[in-house]
Amino acid sequence: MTATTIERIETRLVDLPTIRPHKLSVATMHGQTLMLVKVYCGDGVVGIGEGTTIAGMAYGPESPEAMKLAIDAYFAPAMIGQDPTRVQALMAHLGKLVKGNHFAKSALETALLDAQGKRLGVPVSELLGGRRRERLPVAWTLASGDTAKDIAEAESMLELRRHNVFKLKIGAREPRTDIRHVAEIKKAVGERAAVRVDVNMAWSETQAASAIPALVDAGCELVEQPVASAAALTRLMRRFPVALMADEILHGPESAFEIAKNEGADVFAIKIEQSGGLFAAQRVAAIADAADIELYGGTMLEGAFSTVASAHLFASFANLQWGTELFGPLLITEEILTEPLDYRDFALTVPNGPGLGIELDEARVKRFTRDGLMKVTR
Ligand code: MUC
Ligand code: MG
Repeated sequence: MTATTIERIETRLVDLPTIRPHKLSVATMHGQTLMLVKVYCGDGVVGIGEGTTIAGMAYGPESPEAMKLAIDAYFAPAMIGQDPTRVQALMAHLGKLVKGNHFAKSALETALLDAQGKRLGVPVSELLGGRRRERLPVAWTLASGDTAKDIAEAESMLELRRHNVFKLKIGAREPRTDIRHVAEIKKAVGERAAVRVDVNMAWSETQAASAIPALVDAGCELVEQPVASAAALTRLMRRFPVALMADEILHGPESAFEIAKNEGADVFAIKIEQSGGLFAAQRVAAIADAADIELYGGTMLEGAFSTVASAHLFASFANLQWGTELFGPLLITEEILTEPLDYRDFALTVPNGPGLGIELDEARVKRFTRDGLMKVTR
């Protein structure tokens, strides 16, 4: 392969509206900010990556602004002049220079893999060992905060044949109110759809212990991160005839190993950003497989670039028992790709072109690109 080096790295923040308010126990989102990074290489290849959080810093320690700053000030200077074709070696080098910053690392690794795939003429999934499936089942999150609206939304998704698995965001209200909400939605969709919940850590252990049996009675098949700590989730395990899923407590291979060792979850919601990149997420999946923990392809409600990077990875997993929730681009009002992703028949088709296999619509994205880093208004 011809030697090449990284010449330039560009970051930008893109503020996009959501199709409706998205209510989680930690915050209500009205928009989504994508941190897009472009890695320009000497051979003319450009890779694009994305870092996205949920409701700014309400969900985790990184923010789109902090990712941009970390890349501009620390990662980029260390990457200029380096060989972009040795993705794992370069990421290991960056890991020594910068602690934490999992989301920023995931964005950069995505861009390097996109570039390498384009350079070699193969999809990113091939760089990850090869895909085992072309299409990924995609769940939809009902999070309008209103039962009747959520039922109407579920009905329209079923009608469109876009989603038949629904994840309900609960935890902001009294457990009793939430249980009624879940039961009414499950009753409305019946056997036509599966219903799961994500509490986003809102419950205490005792609240979870009394609410979970009622959720089971309501027809809920999976409870995601009901409590905040790994210890409490472990204690809740095996007490109820329902699968318990770890999300926020999973931060890459080390935490995955700890949870697996303690038999602390039935299912892992794997996210490339929370894991610290695609290769780290691959290691999380390997730990889960070895421990007989089932897998679910999670999302940080990312835009198209991180969603498709996740899709390439999840397509290569040996096991993906619970499907995915890679619906992020559908929650945003604007299409940022020259060609939209293919969501139909309850699944997303993994793009087949070189790299991520998608193209940024520059003109459209320009309209939503933030001017400067700070946006302070009264
Ligand atoms: C989470 O906690 O799983 C995924 C879907 C959604 O609505 O929020 C995210 C984050
Ligand atoms: Mg979650």
